[in-house]
Amino acid sequence: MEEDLVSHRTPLSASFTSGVSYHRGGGVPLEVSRDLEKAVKEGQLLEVVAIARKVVEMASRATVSLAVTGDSGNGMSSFVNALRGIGHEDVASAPTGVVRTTLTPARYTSPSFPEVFLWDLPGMGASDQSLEHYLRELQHSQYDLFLLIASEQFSLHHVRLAKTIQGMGKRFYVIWTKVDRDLSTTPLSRGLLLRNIQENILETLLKEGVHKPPIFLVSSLDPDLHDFPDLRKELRIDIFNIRCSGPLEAMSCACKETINEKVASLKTRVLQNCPEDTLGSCGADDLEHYLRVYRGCFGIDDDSLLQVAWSTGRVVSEYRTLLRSQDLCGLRRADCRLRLATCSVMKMLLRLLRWVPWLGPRAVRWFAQVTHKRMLHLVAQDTKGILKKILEDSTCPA
Ligand SMILES: Nc1nc2c(ncn2[C@@H]2O[C@H](COP(=O)(O)OP(=O)(O)O)[C@@H](O)[C@H]2O)c(=O)[nH]1
Ligand SMILES: [Mg+2]
Repeated sequence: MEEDLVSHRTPLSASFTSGVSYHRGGGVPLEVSRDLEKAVKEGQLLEVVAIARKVVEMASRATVSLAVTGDSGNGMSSFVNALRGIGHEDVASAPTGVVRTTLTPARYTSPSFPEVFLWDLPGMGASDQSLEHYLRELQHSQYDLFLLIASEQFSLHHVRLAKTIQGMGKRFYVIWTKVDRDLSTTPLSRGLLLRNIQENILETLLKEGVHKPPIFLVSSLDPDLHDFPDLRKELRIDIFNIRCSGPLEAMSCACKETINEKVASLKTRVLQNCPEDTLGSCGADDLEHYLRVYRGCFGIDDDSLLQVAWSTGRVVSEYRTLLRSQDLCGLRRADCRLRLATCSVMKMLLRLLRWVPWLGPRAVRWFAQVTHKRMLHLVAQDTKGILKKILEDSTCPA
């Protein structure tokens, strides 16, 4: 149990703990990023699935820091203990009491939330000056998520705190504690009382321009009752998102960039060896053939998508519906420029153009290039959509 408690005394602004092998919110290791680029370049989407899984797996071991903050006496330390599933009599518990017991930030861990640091912060200052100081310190801290504890009343201090956190671009929950006490002293029905508390908090925040946060009404004496189970669930989701959003964003950017480079290089090749007969002979079949070639080249052909779906545990139709480039008809339907380039009037025009000496073949060739480049662009767009889904699917397995 001793190990459960990791109590470090550290100033607010230095609370973020370093030394993890994988930093949440950051990018992906260079070698992984190279593997990803290679896989995307070669159209190996199955490999992208494996890399995304590896990255998510690595990211899920990154440390996350949660700050438990509020007014002194609101029940912050008791909440920390309740979340850790221990009572205040436990030797490893955060000190609680009616007098000010938490004077400096203290760090705790819990086996139910691996690699998560729960920071029990001292209460906000009693005077305006110390409140300013508290908020300034908070702005320089590197907590990932804030649990704003309140009870008895949702004060101006809470609103200031909420505004500061929102200004930092961080997420926070409002956690109203001691709901057991509220319920035992009210003449109102349980439902009405809880609704009143929720509405009062929300109204106060919205009036001050703070966006609606998740609000939980709990009692630290009964960590299995009221909103406590929902709070744990939401917390797990948010912790996961905090860990994975940075790496996934970085992977998504890397994928898009690689696709753009690939399109640029393929377009150059199209310019050099454009198969002009695909238009000259007006062969929709030929264009269909090239569309299949391009899809294969980006790894979004039917077989590859089937394998990807099998690997991510999804049904293949979830991927197919994202494709506009399943066949030429679909692509023409989705894109008016391609529709125009392949309409019968245009085909007729091109047939006639072929007979015009010198200029004719050149015009036909230019037209073929434009059409192929457009097809490439549309297939690349589809590939980006598929890659986005692959990355999303790797974070929430079916
Ligand atoms: N009835 C009840 N009392 C609570 C609850 N949470 C905290 N307390 C009591 O409120 C007092 C202050 O709690 P503490 O956690 O030390 O507050 P802090 O100053 O915000 O850390 C203590 O006497 C706690 O026992 C709760 O959910 N229900
Ligand atoms: Mg305390």
